[in-house]
Amino acid sequence: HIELLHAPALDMSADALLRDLTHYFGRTLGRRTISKQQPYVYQALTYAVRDRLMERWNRTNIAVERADMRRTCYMSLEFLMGRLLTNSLISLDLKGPAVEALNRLGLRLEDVAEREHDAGLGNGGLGRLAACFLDSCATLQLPVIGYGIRYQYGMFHQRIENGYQVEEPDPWLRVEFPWEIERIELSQTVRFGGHSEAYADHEGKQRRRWVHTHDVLAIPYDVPIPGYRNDVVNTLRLWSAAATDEFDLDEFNAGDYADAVAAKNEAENITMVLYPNAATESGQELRLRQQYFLVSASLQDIMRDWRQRHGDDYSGFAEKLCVQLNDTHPALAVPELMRLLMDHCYLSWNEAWEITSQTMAYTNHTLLPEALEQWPVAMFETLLPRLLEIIYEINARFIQEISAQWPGDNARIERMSLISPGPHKMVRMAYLSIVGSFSINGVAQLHSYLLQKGLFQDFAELWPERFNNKTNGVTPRRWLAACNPGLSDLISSQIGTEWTTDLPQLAGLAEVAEDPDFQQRWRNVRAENKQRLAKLIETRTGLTISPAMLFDVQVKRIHEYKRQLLNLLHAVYLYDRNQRGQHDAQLPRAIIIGGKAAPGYVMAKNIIKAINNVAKVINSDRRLHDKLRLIFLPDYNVSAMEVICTAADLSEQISTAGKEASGTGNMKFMMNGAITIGTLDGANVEIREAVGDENFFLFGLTVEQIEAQRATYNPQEIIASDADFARVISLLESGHFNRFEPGVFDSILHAIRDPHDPWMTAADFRSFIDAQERVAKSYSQRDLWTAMSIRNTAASGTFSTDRTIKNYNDDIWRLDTVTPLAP
Ligand code: DL6
Repeated sequence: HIELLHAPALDMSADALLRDLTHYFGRTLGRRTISKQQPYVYQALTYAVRDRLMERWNRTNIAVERADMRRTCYMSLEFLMGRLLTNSLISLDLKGPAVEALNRLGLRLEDVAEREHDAGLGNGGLGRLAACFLDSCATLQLPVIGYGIRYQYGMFHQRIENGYQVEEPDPWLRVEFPWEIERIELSQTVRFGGHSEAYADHEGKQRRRWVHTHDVLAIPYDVPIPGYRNDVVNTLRLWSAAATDEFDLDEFNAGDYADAVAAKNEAENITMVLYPNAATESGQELRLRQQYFLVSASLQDIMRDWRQRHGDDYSGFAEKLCVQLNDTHPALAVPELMRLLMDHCYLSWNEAWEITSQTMAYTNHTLLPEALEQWPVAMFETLLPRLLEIIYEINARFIQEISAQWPGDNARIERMSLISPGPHKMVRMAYLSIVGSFSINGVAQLHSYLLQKGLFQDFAELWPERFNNKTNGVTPRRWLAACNPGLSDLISSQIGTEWTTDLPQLAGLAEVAEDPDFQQRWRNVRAENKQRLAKLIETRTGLTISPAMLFDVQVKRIHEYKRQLLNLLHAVYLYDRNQRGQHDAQLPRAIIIGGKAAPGYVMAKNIIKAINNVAKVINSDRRLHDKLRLIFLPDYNVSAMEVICTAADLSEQISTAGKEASGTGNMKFMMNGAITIGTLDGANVEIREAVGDENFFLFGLTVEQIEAQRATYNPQEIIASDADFARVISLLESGHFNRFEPGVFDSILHAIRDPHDPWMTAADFRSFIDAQERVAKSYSQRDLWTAMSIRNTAASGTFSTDRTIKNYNDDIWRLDTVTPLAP
């Protein structure tokens, strides 16, 4: 091999950037005239930036390869990257030159950056966490590669029509995605179907092979992931499916057009669209295909790379490699690595198991039992027969281990088996992940504790040493430095700039939390941010809100456990008070709710409709204009959050205790100076500990109280004994918000009144209202609120993914840092 590297390195000045931009605009894209509506200046600038990433990318890869460094592969069905331009500019320290270069063309960077489509390859927290992790890994100089799927259609776009959610496809690849590099030479073949058979190899050894399969081509597209000003550029490798043969020309010539392209379409369907997850949505074959496609292509890629450097010696495999499974979605990595090591590398079961179980590490992201993936054994039989054999064998050996430790405890065996009992046998993917991994972690202290005491109790008893916690975080580069330039500058003027890579330094702001001058500057920045959000809201909904109002924000996926309903009940309560002339003690408030419901999640969609109906009545009451607004912001996504989190005063984190694994929106809000109103759930617990009870609005039952009260929970009684609550419910029942749409509130009212309501919304109503009254009182004391806001940012240092990733690296990955080759 000859390494062809450019030297000297590219010039990072505004002049050079403008020259390259002009070159790409005219010569590569073939454009002459600049228009604000078109994406071409964005594209040309991206090419110029990409060139500068590319040379660092090569130098990073060479350094990792030459030192044969231990690596981590972060395997995830979702990477919710959002836009990449501003972040790349900040990482490369190119923002200033880019602003200048564009200014000379009469353009503003903000406008050009707006032309980029969000890469929406994820549903919510889990996918966005993966994206933040990649940023922190590169910034910490850790050799980590992300493996994911290049969906042709990402997260759907949400439109609101007559209050209902309407989903529209997200054809984000229709305009070229200039950040990716196709690497056709690294394509892999992934098998499906066929059957498994025994055969004797040339030495007469009995082996198994998977034959008569339907094969699909996996083509990788690499996206560069820059570290913050350290010349490291890591890789996100996204797989796209293609047919192994283009199409059957004979069939086509014979006029059978549909059949001729059927195989091609079937193959390409695998990576066509991201599954919009719903805890309650049952599995589909295509989803299992996606999971296996990712896992098999990635592991084959890893093996190819291994063989290049180590030949057929797999003894050091687990020392050089760690695979972090992002939830159970890539759990098939366990049996697939076994298959590759046994069927392709001819290792024995024991050798292969030793390697596999020392390579895999599993992160759990949910406490909802119904969200734990299970796949029908019958589906494995037809789709992945060889993997099923291996899963059965893993299970048989595992059951032997349990029996040895707890002889005769058949109930335990049934509880822990990788295959669920009953007529429709299922493979329990979480258990497969646990059995095949050396580390199992939750994503917040409370969550990790509850996993060990509840969902995974049997396993924690068997292997306590495997369980650990890694509290989530968010990257401060995107979620403060890039999205909130005003606040970033103010912070840096006070404590210097090192907080961008050492977030605990924000603690220095606590000293000036009560300084009148600093407070005023803090308020000025926030006022500007609120103006920006108000503008976004006006553009998307036509509604105007005054930045003087308290911005009370809840944005996240719509789910019953997150309790957008509780928020709605509060809005109706405020409305009712106003109607009855009790606006004296109230403060002007804009309640802003945003989020998508999974298309198949009927109840979540009903909640959206209910919010919109109530909003319509509130917002059309002229007397309320400056007092109360309820806004449903359509199409909530990463870019919207970059505006929203800088402008929120109050962050709603109001899930039923014990249901939200961690939350990460809560951290983005806190970092940008919002104050949390929340239950003791997920990472809220740690947020409150960090900032102190006096800077957090706590309400609601604890996990223990929820469980204790569940058996006797009587929402009817709670409603009847609380005059305010009773009025809210009767307003919702009265048809006041659905005059011409009878029945649209029925399912919601039924859920609130249901004694078996798993989310126990009514139980926390009074406590929530009281906490909201404390919010109103505090907000009306301007200086007090500002101090609380500053203290929240000051205490957010621990919620950086830099800390999270350090934790992963210290306890699980054990990677050394890479220094890219000098230019
Ligand atoms: O760990 C990232 C994120 C957490 O912050 C959320 O609390 C959690 O709900 C989410 N989990 C999932 C998994 N699927 N389900 N349900 O999205 O992970």
